[in-house]
Amino acid sequence: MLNRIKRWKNQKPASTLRDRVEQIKKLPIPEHVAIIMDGNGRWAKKRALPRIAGHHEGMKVVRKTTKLANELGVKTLTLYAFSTENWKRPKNEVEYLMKLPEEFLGTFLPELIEENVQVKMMGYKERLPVHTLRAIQKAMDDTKDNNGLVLNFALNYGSRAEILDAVKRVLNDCQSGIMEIDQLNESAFSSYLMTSDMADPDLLIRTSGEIRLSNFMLWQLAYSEFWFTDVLWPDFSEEHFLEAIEGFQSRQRRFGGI
Ligand code: V07
Repeated sequence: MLNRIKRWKNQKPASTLRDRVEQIKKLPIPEHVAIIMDGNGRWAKKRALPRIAGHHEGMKVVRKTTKLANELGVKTLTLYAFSTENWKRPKNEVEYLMKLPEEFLGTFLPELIEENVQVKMMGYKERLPVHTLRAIQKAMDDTKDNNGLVLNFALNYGSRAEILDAVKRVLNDCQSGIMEIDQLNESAFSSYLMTSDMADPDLLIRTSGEIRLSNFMLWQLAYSEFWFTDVLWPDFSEEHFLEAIEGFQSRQRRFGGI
């Protein structure tokens, strides 16, 4: 009824999520979307809740975003869940965060399997509690043959450390004769990074109004489109995700040609 009034008033009717998804699917979809899920603490503060309440709410948004990305035909979704800097947070918050992978997978792994999603992790396993690693390893094992969306969690990840490690391994391989210095090019170097088996992100989304990369995928984001929004991660809805994809598509249309 509201849509009929809007048509009568010459306003664009609000299309349903389904309609919008169908429209979006007619245009090129970013193969790899990376997201910095920022603003969980601020979301909680606004409601006079503890920060961990924001993280918990953010987890539900991970689930919804994964489902929609898979429906759109996105091949890889990389989510920055925990940075190497995040260890500086209060001990109780870090402990809570380290329980979230288990809670997330305990709740959603059956659905992810049902939806043919493959779970992966990128980051340093050192310092991560065994209970966390065990839950993630099980999810990776249980989904290793799935060929739908790759859901790649960046956990205890830092991009400069990743690049330095890659440099060290390149030097080792040169020293031991596995590789010639002249063979080192951008594509060869990429194969030493944690993302060796995936394409670079086509689209980076960062929520919560911060306009920086915060040591996230510095090498891999060299040619990506950036989408910054003031929306806090727990408020980031399906509509907001579609808006980012539509933004990507309209930039592709404007600048994608020659
Ligand atoms: C975390 C919820 C989302 C907002 C950002 C910070 C808090 C899902 C995971 C997760 C990680 C690995 C995995 C399955 C799920 C997660 C952390 C924090 C540390 F295999 N959400 N989420 N991990 N937040």
